[in-house]
Amino acid sequence: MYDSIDEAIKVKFAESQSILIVSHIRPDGDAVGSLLGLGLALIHQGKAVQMVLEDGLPDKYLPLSGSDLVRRTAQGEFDMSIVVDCSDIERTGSVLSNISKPDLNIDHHKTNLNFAALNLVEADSVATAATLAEHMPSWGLEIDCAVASCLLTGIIADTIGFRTSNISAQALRLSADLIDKGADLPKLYRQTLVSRSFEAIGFWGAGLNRLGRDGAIVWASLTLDDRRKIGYPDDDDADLINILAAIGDAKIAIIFVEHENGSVKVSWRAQAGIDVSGIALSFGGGGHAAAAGVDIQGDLTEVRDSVIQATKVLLAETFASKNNKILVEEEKGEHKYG
Ligand SMILES: [Mn+2]
Repeated sequence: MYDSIDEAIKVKFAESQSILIVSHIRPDGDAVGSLLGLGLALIHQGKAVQMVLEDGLPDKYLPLSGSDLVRRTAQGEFDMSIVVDCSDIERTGSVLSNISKPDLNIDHHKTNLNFAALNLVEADSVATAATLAEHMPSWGLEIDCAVASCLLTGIIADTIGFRTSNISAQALRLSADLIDKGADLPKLYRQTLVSRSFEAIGFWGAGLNRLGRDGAIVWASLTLDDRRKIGYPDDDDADLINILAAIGDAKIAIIFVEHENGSVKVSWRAQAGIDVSGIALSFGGGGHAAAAGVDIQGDLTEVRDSVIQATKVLLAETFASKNNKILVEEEKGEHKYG
């Protein structure tokens, strides 16, 4: 065996000529940036690379190099299959239906199931793109301006512009290195986070009309009817969750998005000190302490009520365990001094 996973990955790349890279359904900036960044670097090494996203590429990422190479299905055979930014294989959709065990899984989700032959999973990493930026040089892959722009897009997206609670000096150093390679931070920042369509802002308005709160939990819902009336083209929340998370005294923000297949996409955002990954997992989803999500089959109102109820229990338990901890520490203090 090899000394390190980096060595094993490097050897596997050297042995492989045709490489498939996939990421998750409803791809976000980290899925896209990781897929394109790794894919372009391998193409530059002369590999035949297929980059596949079952739901295709969101329009706002079209300006990235390599975006025209992304397909919705895989064609033919491969020497190597790679899954980026996915905690479980089901999140890739049906792209890998012929592959039971991918060769490599590169991810940063705490709930990752280590489903591949080689698993580079760094739960402390702010983005899969940050993990790639750190490891690609040790695999002999060059980070040029085009690759750096894709990777910085992934970091900007998953850290919501360097402001999630997991942001670290190391993530900023990696980002600075990508800027040194030529990535244009102001342009990528606006493209990834700021720029919106007229319809997206209208969609926010519809959701904000249903703004609700119960103590420190706030939520909003987006219906299929809102989408149709406003002409919002995608099936996501248009990042409305980030507006809810801006409410100063809210500990947890939740967004509910009704989908055509009879399911509701639920996303949680939590303040530091609260872990919503477990609650997402309990409903069959996954994610991080500060941001998690799941698709739940059912009626919007019923899903909303059961999720809010479960989230209230989580919040109560979180504060109960914190109070217990303080009590225990006080008791210890009494022993020490008493
Ligand atoms: Mn990610």
